[in-house]
Amino acid sequence: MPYFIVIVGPAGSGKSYLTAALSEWMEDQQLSVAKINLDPAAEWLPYSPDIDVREYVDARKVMKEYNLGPNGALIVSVDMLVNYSDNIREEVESIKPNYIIIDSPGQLELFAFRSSGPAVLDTIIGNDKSVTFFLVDASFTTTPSTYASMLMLSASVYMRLKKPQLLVLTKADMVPRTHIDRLVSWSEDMFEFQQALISEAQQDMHVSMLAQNLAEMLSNLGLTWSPIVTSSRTGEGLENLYAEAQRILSGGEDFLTEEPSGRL
Ligand SMILES: Nc1nc2c(ncn2[C@@H]2O[C@H](COP(=O)(O)OP(=O)(O)O)[C@@H](O)[C@H]2O)c(=O)[nH]1
Ligand SMILES: [Mg+2]
Repeated sequence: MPYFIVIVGPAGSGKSYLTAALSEWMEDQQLSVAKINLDPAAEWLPYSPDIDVREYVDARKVMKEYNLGPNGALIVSVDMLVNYSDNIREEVESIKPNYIIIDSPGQLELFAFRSSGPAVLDTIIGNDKSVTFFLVDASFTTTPSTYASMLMLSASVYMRLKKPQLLVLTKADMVPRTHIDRLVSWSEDMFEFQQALISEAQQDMHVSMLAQNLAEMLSNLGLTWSPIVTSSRTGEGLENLYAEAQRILSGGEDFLTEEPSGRL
C-alpha cells in the first residue's frame, strides 16, 4: 500500500527538480521512495526514474510516426498513456516502495484538463492514498493578479484530480524574502489580498468587481492556503513539505471532509 505524491504545475514550475530534491531528501531519511516519470516528452531529467513512461510512449517517436508537430505529438502521447497505465501500476506493485513520487508531464493543461491525465492517475494510484502538490513558481507571483491566477488554476486542478492538495511555492531562492512574506500574508488575510487585487485593478470597475468576488470565492472555498515555501536548489522547506504530505497521507479517511484548516 504505497503512498503517492503527485506533482503538478505549469510548465517550468519546477516539478522535475522537486521530484529530484524531495526524493533525495526522503532517501536521506532512510525512507523507501520510487520516482515515476510520467512525461512522454521529457528530454532530460534531474533524477533517474524507477518507472519511466518513455519506455511505453516517447513523444519524439510519436511525432515522427504520426507526422505531427510537437504540440500534437504531446497531446497524442499523453492520451496514449491510458493504454499503459495498467503496466505502470504493475511496475509499482513489483517495486513495492513505501512512497511514490509522480512527476507529471510538462504541460499542465494537456495533463489535468484532458480526460486521459486523471484517468491515468486513477489507474496508477488505485485505492491507495495520495496527495497532490500544486507548484507555483515564486518568481511568477509578483503581483496580486498573478497569484490569484495561480490559486484559480490550483482550484481547477483540484476539481479535476479530486485529491487532497497542497500549494507549494517553488524556487524561493530566486525572490526576496519580503516578496514571500507578502504572499504568505495574502493567504492569511483575505481582506488584505482583496484590497491588493482591487488596487491593482486601477479603478477598472469590472476588474475590481471580479477581484472582489474572486477573493471571496477563494476564501469561501477554503482555498486561501498558506503556500509551503520551498527551494529545490537550497533544500529549503523540503522537510516541512514532507511533514505536511505525511499529515495528509497518514491521516484519517475523512481528510476531504475535515473542517478547513487553511489548506485543502
Ligand atoms: N533557482 C532555482 N531554479 C529552479 C528550482 N527548481 C527548478 N529550477 C529551474 O527551473 C527550470 C524548470 O524546472 P523543471 O523542474 O524542469 O520544471 P518542470 O517543467 O515543472 O518539470 C529548470 O531550469 C530548473 O533549473 C529552484 O528551486 N531554484
Ligand atoms: Mg518536468
